[in-house]
Amino acid sequence: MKILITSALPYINGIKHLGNLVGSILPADVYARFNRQRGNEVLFICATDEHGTPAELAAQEQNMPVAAYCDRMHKVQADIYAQFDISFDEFGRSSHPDNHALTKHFSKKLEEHGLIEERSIRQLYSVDDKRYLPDRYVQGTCPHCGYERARGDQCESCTRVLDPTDLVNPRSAISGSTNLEIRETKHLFLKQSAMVEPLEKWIDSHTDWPDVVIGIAKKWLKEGLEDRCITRDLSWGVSVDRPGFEGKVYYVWFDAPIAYIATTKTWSDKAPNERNWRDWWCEGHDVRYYQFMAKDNVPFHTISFPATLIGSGENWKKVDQLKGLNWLTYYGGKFSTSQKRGIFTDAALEEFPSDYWRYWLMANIPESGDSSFSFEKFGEQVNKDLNGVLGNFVNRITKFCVANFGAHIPEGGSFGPHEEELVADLEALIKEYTDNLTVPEYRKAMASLRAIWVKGNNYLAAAAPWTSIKTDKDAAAVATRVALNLCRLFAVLSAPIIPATAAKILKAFGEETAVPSWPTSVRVALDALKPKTPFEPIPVLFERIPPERIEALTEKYGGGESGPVA
Ligand code: B3M
Ligand code: ZN
Repeated sequence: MKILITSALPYINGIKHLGNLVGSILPADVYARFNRQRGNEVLFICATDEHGTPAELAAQEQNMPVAAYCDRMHKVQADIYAQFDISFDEFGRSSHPDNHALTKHFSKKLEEHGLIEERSIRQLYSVDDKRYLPDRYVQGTCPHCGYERARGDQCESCTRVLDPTDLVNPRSAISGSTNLEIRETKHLFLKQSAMVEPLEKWIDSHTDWPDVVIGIAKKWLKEGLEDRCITRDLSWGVSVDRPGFEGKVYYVWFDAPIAYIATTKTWSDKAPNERNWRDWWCEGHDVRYYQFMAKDNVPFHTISFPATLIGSGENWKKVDQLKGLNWLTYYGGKFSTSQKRGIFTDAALEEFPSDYWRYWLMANIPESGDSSFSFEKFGEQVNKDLNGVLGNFVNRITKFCVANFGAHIPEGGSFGPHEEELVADLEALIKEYTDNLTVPEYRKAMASLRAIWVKGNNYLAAAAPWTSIKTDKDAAAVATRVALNLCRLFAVLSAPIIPATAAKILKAFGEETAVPSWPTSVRVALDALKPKTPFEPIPVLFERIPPERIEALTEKYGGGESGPVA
């Protein structure tokens, strides 16, 4: 099966926090890795979302031209995701020429179908800056709470949504000038109101979407779809090639999702003989398309982007399963990029290797509701599951084997009742795990994975080769051989979640190249490593995190006491 996977595009204006990572890119990566191991043909696409006001403002803050700022931040982000072992097939950029071209193509098609309209709106013009000011470029006093640095789109202090003309004493965020005028200016509107019916029909055909996703989509439809202004007064973005639209670009939310397709083209153009982006995006091919995103992005993926695709009148592939995620909080409060509250992806990697984070985040993914991060909870679960259950198992049995049989898989003996019970239990658990990953339902999947590891520990405790070695060497050999095969099986099954650790284990058993395919039979899997196969010592997989370390981390990053609770 062909599986297309996209993660919401991380915005370019800074390094993302752990909540962003678990909100789209990480679960998308787990899905990609799992499906590759299952033998499906996977294409995993993402990109940085680079247009719009926030990019311009961030560049300005750094005193950099916006294009250079985006170049730099794209590299910074790409590097962080590589360190988190995110297995993108392509990590592109919404500013890529492919996306400019495709965005213009969609605009043209929408226009041909009568879905684009020019309208005049009233907007603030800065005489001194010689430009129209987008909402975020206007600052002033909030009419509700009196906060003096409220932005034209929203007051950060009381969070009320504003219109720039609401502000008292408005001034330009670029120059500080108060010489502002309200002027009429033209913009393009996408006539979403004309597309209610086909959108509704399409949404209704997806009864298997998560409730939160259907809920959001329906709410937007019910409130009546307003025609959407798809242009902005900015110079950084996809230009609107049309008389009277000089200095205007398409709205970032118009071109960003199109970058899913454009990035696939970029990927395909790198090996045009083997790859064809149209095989993935033009309807009529056997592709299942999964999207991963935080819930605030859901309206754009259930309404706006599909409106672009459907409205074009062309046969574009639309999403099949849309995984919308809730928020990960930091000690119950908001992770905040602007207030630098929480732990960010670059800092996280300086503290612990990627797999510690990947495991914890997936085990606590905000799937059916919000979930909360704390260093205490992080430490507790790493110690219990990774150091305690998985790490200890691998460590104990490899050491035992080396001491009693040497550094190879022992021979002799055959399956007894303990082994038969293990096979039966694992068959059931692996089926459950596989089914949960397929949906995907990650909380359940992670519980199944833990149960699989625990089952291995229980088996070893019951078979107790350290006891039988004194009386029945064959029995000890079977138990040791099975347990070593369990190490390998655990690695194979855990690889989507903790790929670096899985690779370490597999390497010790001489499997260095590809990640082994998903097991189909436990009996076969427990016989994968044949007697006499040599293995290398496996380094400690996960360090125990002592309480002092947790304390130090809370101190360093600020725990529950810091910042407002959202
Ligand atoms: N850049 C989401 C965000 O940064 C936005 C996603 C675009 S997906 C096409 O919140
Ligand atoms: Zn306010």
